[in-house]
Amino acid sequence: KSVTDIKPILKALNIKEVNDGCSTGRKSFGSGSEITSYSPVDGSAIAKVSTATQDDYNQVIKTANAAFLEWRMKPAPLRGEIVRQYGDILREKKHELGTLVSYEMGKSLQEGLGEVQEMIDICDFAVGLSRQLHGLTMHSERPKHRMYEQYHPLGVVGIISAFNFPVAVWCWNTALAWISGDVCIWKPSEKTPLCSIACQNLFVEVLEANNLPEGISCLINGDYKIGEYLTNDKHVALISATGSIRMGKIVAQAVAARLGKSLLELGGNNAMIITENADLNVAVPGIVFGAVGTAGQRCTSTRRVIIHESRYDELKDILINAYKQLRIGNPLDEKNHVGPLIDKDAVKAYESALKKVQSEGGNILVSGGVLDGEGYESGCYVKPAIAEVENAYEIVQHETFAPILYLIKYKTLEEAIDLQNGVVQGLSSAIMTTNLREAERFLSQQGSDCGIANVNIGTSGAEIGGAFGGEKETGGGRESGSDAWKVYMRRQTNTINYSEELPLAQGIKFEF
Ligand code: UN1
Repeated sequence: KSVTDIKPILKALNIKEVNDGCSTGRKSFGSGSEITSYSPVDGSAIAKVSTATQDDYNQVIKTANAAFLEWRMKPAPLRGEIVRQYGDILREKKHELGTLVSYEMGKSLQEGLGEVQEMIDICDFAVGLSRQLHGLTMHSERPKHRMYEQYHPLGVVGIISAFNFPVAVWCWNTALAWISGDVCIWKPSEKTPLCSIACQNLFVEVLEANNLPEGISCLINGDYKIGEYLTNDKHVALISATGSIRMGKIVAQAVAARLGKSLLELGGNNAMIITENADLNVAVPGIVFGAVGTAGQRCTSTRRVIIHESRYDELKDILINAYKQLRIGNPLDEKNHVGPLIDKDAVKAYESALKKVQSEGGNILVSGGVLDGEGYESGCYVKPAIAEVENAYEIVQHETFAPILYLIKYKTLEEAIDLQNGVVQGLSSAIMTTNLREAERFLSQQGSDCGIANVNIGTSGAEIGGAFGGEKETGGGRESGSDAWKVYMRRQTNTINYSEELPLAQGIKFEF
């Protein structure tokens, strides 16, 4: 039995029993086969979404290209005004959309609402930015010349998003792309198609209120094949992809082959270093939320805790005890800490990872397992586990999208930083210390090699104002705050001569 009646939520978001998975705005279609979205919360079928075919895609890209020609001519602050209106609708529908995220994806209601809050925040951020798409001015080496740079809209942006943040990551991209003058085509995860339908339905309200053309916001549901139409299409200027390293490598190569631009936000293998000077009152909630929040399915989830030998036993006992208090169950019930994994395949991956930990010699401290019985009928609920491991184990090197936490012991800070950096991924990292030297060392060029490095804060739950992304096999892209907007625009350098001569740069003389 569900804690929340989902029917009125679906109604408020204009989700029907069968939805067109393909849309250019007001117009929706989708002649491919249907995907049924099952809730990992209770295993029930929520609704269906039709997928896009090659013909549907062709229509979408044609409409998007045409919309771009119009949209790019709207002054950026007016594009910002459209994004502002979208943010207002998200504020109004925060509860409904947050609940759908929680029910379709399985994260806690608090986190579902938090995800919609990230959308609202990035809309606000984008509105401000729409008046700040600044380029620099330079002094020319030639007399009576002026030099400056400006940023122009790029074109069509393809957004490939993952199930774990089914709405926020799209919005980080699309809000910045829209104020930049770009139009977007979104290929959401097949595991959370209804979230994409809801976001698009809400955007249609803005389209209608402002009489905007079709094609500014497009949606193509389907499997990897529909993603390939997008990545291989030379009419798509930028592909922003969030997901696994495996997917990222395929996307990166396809886009590079046509010399397109890509922004990749791939796997993490995030570690927290607990030094001898850590305040465990700060560290423990950071570790537990980082490891079990979203059932360990964030790209920023804490996977490894690297603990100074002097604090190891103490922290180990605290964590074992903390895990005993975790309540696993329906994520819409606010008393629960841990919801389900996304589907049974994820459960299998979790089980095989735990087996691998043991076969490689790991010591299980808090054992995992799949839950059954009342409230766990979907078969997607698992127990968060803790294991003592070596960093070099193959399974520890790998990102398992599940609540499995690895403990590793260290003696010197240098060794801890080496362990932290000793994985192929480079997304998020943290150090827990009250010692200034340790903190600064960790943040220095000798320290963490990740895109995100925190002090006395966990690895997950970044704010939208900073650039979000990571190094190495995490893909190198940056989304969301800071100057991440630049990737959605093209830079042009302009030199203007207002003299009556034509002096050449570098003092070159060319006379005839
Ligand atoms: C992701 O898991 O892909 O920092 C994004 C965080 C969130 C975003 C995670 N703000 O955990």
